[in-house]
Amino acid sequence: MQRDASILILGGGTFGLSTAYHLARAGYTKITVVEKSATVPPEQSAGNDLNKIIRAEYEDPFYADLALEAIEQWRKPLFGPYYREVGYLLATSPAAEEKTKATLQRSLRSISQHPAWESKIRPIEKRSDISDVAPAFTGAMPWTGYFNSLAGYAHSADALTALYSACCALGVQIELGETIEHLRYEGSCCIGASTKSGKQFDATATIVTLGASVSAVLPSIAPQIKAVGFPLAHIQLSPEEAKRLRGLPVTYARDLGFFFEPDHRTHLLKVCSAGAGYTWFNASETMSVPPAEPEDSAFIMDSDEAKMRELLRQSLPELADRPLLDKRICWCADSLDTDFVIDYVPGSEGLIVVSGDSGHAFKMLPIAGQWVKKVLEEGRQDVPRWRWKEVEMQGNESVSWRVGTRKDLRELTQQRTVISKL
Ligand code: FSA
Repeated sequence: MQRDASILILGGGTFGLSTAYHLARAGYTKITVVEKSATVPPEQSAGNDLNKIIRAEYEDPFYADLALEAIEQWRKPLFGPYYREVGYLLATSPAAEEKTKATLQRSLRSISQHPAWESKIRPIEKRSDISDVAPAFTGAMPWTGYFNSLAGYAHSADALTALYSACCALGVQIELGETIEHLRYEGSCCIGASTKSGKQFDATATIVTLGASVSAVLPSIAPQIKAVGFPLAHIQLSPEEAKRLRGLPVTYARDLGFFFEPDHRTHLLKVCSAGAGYTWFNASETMSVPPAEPEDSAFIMDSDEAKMRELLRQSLPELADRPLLDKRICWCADSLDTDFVIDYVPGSEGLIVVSGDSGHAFKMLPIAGQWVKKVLEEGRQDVPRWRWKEVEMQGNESVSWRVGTRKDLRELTQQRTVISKL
């Protein structure tokens, strides 16, 4: 690929900005990112969040090694200010299903033999083991698991903002407030995209990084990628409460949910419930994309709220009955097997898709763009697991690290509306 080839990136979220950054650093001079949101981080980007877990234990060593590489970058100047290596307390409550306990054990095994984690892991077998690593907890926490000090979290929205600034400084053009209407073709060659406002962008290579909304612009990917949403909420702490919880590890009871150290600036504590997430299928059930109306993502189900409160009751009971603020669904792009999809789109030239974040890609922000650059330059994806897959996702695949069954939030919302009208 010539360094002055025009490269169009559709979407300015995690994959889009990482791609723009790595291409610009490699000397590409004509990069344009088109983003629907008028602001960065994009409103609908999954990365536009207070924080995201940064951890490298995976059941699969392939991802563990990549995540370790990413963590190295999270410690360096561009990303360092947004990374807090507070550790990761991973556990199950006594009520957890066997499947959940087994996942945790596999996760532990994946790191306990690895030299990177030498002296970084402590077993959690009794309550005092928790006090040893995190004295601020006040709850009974009858949990078992482990504490991993080589992990933490990133201020994800702030990290995206920093990467955006870095892209601008490298000469990347960013067009905000432009919604992609469709891809443009000459025969089978993708030559760019046009937007709803009528703008046309020409490109030698077009890279689609549209997160959970990808199927709306690239419908052929719908069988293998589904928008799946995960519930979250915040609790407002006072400055004193936030100070007391300073340094709290990311705490994940696999069967209940997880939460983070309160944000240093706003003193908000983010809490998420564990679960298999929700789809939002269209009426003809051909694709799951996030709902068009913002209010449909601005609530959480009572069952998820109950899990969040139970998680807090067991760990920080003084917070368990507090108001839950900013309740919302964070939409991710799930692939069948939670592998990313980074590949040329079959049947068309000049068109690459980067998708399948599956709720675990944010940690890769510092390095993901390198993988896209490689595909762009080599003309093919040589990592089989990241190839485009002609498989039909059935809608309820069992992902080992998730608990429960996935439901369709549009259906549940319709039922809620009917019940509230009765
Ligand atoms: O990389 C990570 O540890 C992200 S886990 C957070 C989470 O909510 C998952 O637990 C969930 O299953 C989904 O993948 C979204 O992300």
